[in-house]
Amino acid sequence: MGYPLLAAQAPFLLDMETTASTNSLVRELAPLPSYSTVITTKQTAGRGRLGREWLSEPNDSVALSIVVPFQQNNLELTPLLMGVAVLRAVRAIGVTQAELKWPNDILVGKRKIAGILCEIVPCGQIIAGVGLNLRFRDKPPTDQATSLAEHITFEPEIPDRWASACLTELRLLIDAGSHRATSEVRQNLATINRRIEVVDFDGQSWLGRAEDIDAGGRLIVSRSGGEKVVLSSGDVRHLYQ
Ligand code: BT5
Repeated sequence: MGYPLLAAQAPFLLDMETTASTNSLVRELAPLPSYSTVITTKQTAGRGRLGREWLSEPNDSVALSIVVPFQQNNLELTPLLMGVAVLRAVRAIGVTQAELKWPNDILVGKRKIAGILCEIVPCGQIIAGVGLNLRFRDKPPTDQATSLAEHITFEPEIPDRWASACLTELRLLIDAGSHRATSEVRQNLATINRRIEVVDFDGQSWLGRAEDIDAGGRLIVSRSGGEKVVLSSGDVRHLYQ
């Protein structure tokens, strides 16, 4: 799979035949010029948040990692900026019903089509990584997963169009500055104004309503009893009734 559109935009592009994790590879190579990019469709040890895994059979998903300059944005906001960038890129290739769920999932209906993992490296650069499901030739990695091929006709040039749109959109958001970017997140985050279930680190869950995000991308939730809670990380589920 070639990436001519992405190559025209990235200051440095590594198109790997295979690698364990594109985020880990960037970590090894850093520091790199801002917006340097690593991409592969054969990631063998993809990482999720909190020690979880991003699973994919070879060529069933595309893994992309972009180097983000630290000084222009804070680490907390970067996953959401990447979320908006990935959301716009997924919609631009035709999956118009895609939604962004706090803090880092792109959903189509109730299923996850893409996941985001942002990390900081000791030299101070941020790595914004995303995995996007293209199609499942055997079976989905989890029953909560969906892929592009379930929503649009999959064409070989789609990963290039999607990846270059991610890079363009991410740059635009970062260049807009954190005030404007936070408002873009607010407008694109499907979690806001929704009833949600929050799953704590100990596995306990509770119900509430997502009210807003703050300047650091934290989610402001009203618990059913009226108490306000500010979440800086964790997992939420959208409730549909
Ligand atoms: C994420 O974590 O969703 C972040 C995934 C980031 C992957 C990219 S690929 C490029 C870069 N390099 C890496 O090594 N990682 C990044 P989290 O929110 O913790 O969700 C992980 C959970 O999603 C798993 O525990 C599964 O339940 C589910 N999952 C795993 N693989 C999936 C897939 N292909 N599609 C949908 N859901 C998946």
